[in-house]
Amino acid sequence: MIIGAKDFDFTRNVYLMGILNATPDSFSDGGFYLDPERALDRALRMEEEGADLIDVGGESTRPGADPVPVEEELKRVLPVLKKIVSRLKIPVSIDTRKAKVAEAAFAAGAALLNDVSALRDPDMAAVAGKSGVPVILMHMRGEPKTMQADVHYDDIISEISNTLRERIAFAISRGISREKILIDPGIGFGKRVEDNLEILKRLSEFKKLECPIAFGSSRKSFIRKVLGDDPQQVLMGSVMTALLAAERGASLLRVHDVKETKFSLDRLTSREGV
Ligand code: HH2
Repeated sequence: MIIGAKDFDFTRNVYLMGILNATPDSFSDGGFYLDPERALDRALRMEEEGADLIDVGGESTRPGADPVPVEEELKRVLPVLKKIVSRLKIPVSIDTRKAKVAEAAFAAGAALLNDVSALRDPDMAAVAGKSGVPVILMHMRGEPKTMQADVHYDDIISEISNTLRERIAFAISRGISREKILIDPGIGFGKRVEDNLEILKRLSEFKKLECPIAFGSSRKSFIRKVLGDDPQQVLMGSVMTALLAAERGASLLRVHDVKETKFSLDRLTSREGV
């Protein structure tokens, strides 16, 4: 799959997507990278540490977060994108649910759409299809504001698979080719601790959907709930879950701690070329 100027062979390799949150309220790095200069330093650092992509987002989607108006989201991400795209050798993705933000981001050089709502905005599929960029379709039940209320699944893997299968078909019906689609089970999005652990354990079952699997557990609250709040424990849990996901079929890992994840992947997994 071509992303920007780079060819990603998701059948053989595991790639790292470094997280850059241009938000005032993200869980672990809120407020810091709204400043384009700081964002550039962080992006260059992650590139140097081995990131294959940088994921820029301007709306926190943590449980309970308020939605962000489109103008505000644009004000957060565009200066950052404009600053970093030309300075990086690796491609940049835009993490957004809004077609207007995606469109402006593609014009500013973003080369991948990471949509946690899997094309719910009625204009998103057309915008993505027209731009020709690959897309990540993530599973999320409900909205960030309310998604942790009343969570219950009868068979979580089938339910996520069915939704993702339906979203893949929808994307294809709107002109996005299958070769440009990645899927993501959406760790922490409308899921309890036991649901996240079940997804991790049975991640390989999503291979049936025949799209590369993206996975994001980095610093998420289920890790804190299982291992405790100590930053060392959170780092350890983030790296361990990333490694387990890679062994079970994930090809793209969305992480904050690029250096530590890369170090462990290089030494501990059996996948080639990592
Ligand atoms: N998780 C978050 C945001 N975007 N995209 C994909 N594909 N997969 C994920 O699991 C995912 C995502 C939430 O994490 P984070 O960016 O750390 O926090 P916040 O939502 O507060 O910005």
